[in-house]
Amino acid sequence: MPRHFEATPNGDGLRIGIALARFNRAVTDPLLAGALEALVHHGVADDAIDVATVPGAFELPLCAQRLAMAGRYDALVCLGAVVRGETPHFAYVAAEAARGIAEVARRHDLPVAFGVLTTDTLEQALARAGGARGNKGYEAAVTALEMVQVLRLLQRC
Ligand code: INI
Repeated sequence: MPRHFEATPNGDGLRIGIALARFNRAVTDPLLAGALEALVHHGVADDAIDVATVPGAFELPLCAQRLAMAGRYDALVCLGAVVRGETPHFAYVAAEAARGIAEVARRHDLPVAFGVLTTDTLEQALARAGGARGNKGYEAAVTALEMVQVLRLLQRC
């Protein structure tokens, strides 16, 4: 009989660090609101959440790395909004944010959720930051909590 490890998101007793990019703040502020709502809804205490704000998504990996190095968090959530412009700048910022965030997670063996929107337009981003397409900040926070719990199950197996 195969064993199946799957967890539900539960934030009881967890400490969560959030790395927030300020660029496209009209999008990232609602992403943060969604993430905070999700964490508190799933049992994370308000004073167990720290938010570090950086200028843009390109800075998120270094910020996440420092939060991970602090050793105080059970998981991290990275929030940002990269919107395509007229130059290739978008691609470099988006790619480095994704690659760097994934690297921090694996290097520190820590759940680090990728709540960075990469869209063609500001409207698409706003739709995913509490608009018609939901809130990716909320979803990223739930993912972080689920990952903490499934990794705990795997540690015990
Ligand atoms: N940063 C973002 O978070 N989103 C963007 O859409 C964006 N664009 O398109 O330029 C952006 N650029 C800034 C970047 O993240 C750095 O802060 C900057 O390059 C300084 O290192």
